[in-house]
Amino acid sequence: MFDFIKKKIKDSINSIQKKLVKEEKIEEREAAHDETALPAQETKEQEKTHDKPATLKVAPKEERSEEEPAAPRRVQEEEPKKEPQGKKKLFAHQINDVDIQNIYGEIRESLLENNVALSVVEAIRSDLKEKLKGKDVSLLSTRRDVEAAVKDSIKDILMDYPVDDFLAVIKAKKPYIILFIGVNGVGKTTTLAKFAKFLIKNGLKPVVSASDTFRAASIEQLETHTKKLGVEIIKHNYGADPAAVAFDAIKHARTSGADVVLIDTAGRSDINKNLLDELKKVKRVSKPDFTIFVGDALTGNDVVNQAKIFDKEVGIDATILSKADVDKKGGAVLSISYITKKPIIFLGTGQSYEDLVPFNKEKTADFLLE
Ligand SMILES: Nc1nc2c(ncn2[C@@H]2O[C@H](COP(=O)(O)OP(=O)(O)OP(=O)(O)O)[C@@H](O)[C@H]2O)c(=O)[nH]1
Ligand SMILES: [Mg+2]
Repeated sequence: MFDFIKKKIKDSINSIQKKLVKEEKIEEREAAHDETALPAQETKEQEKTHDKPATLKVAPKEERSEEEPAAPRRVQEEEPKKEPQGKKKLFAHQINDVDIQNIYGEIRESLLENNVALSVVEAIRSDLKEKLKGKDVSLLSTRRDVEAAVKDSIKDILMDYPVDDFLAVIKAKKPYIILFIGVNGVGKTTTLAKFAKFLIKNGLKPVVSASDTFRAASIEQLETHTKKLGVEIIKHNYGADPAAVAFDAIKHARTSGADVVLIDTAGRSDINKNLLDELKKVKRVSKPDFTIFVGDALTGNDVVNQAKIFDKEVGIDATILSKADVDKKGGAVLSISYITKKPIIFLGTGQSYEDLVPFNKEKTADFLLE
């Protein structure tokens, strides 16, 4: 998961460190040179000569007139070199605008190459600037300081929704209605089944609404899952009104005492008017408490744009990004919550029911920079 972006960020930080340390090494050499002139390193004899205000020296030829004999005269010695302010200071470097530009340049390239949206990259830039400008870094701390700043900036652009908080909200209303939407093939039905398993594990009883009456075999696919999970499914025939199926599922949940209604919906290959009208109707009729946009992490910037449209047209409360297990870039994960201003709740990380991992922004940022 996220192999490419992890490697890219690591390479960027190595390169940043090299650049900064190179400067520090120059300072280190200068410091070593300065130190030879330090009173502390002089011999006792040399120290004594310091007491004399000036030394007798022969003035260089060009300073004498032709007639003037080469007599010794007093020449003012150079000012004694200032004592450096302690070894620690010499090894320190204060991050300046040029460094920030270098750091940003490296990080920007890594992020854009991995499909992170431009506005997110810009947000990370201003955040990094705020965190690093004027910061004192030493030879030893450079990597740690830059890594910490990048990590914090990534945390700042991510939004999560702790599952315990979500569970508490779900448990507070019965039946709690959740609508799953997204384009076709992204993993809506699989994610819904995984989520049903998650609810069962947490002591809740879900009921499923087979509101994808559009795609061939969609109802059987959902039934296969519900049989395995021991969950009730409410279904109509293909071509039936998806909103009517959802309505029946909610009615059934009320009478049967189910805790949660999970509504599966159809996708389309693109986001067309039919799909949006269908989903708007399902939403109007079922009045869901929570609408989850399911997106395929692999599709990078596309999934971010889909989420924006679904949010504008239907309204979403959070995202689940599927197929994170095969996503090497991480661009969608880093962009989607910043752009939609809606949290990511889970990542889908495989095809089994257990492969639904609560999304945690701290852990994600740590993982990307580990
Ligand atoms: N590797 C991986 N595959 C996944 C994940 N989630 C879903 N899939 C696979 O993606 C394919 C499509 O999943 P579905 O759940 O049918 O997708 P859908 O959005 O319901 O598709 P439609 O009903 O046709 O719109 C299936 O082969 C799933 O097994 C995931 O997290 N990781
Ligand atoms: Mg489906």
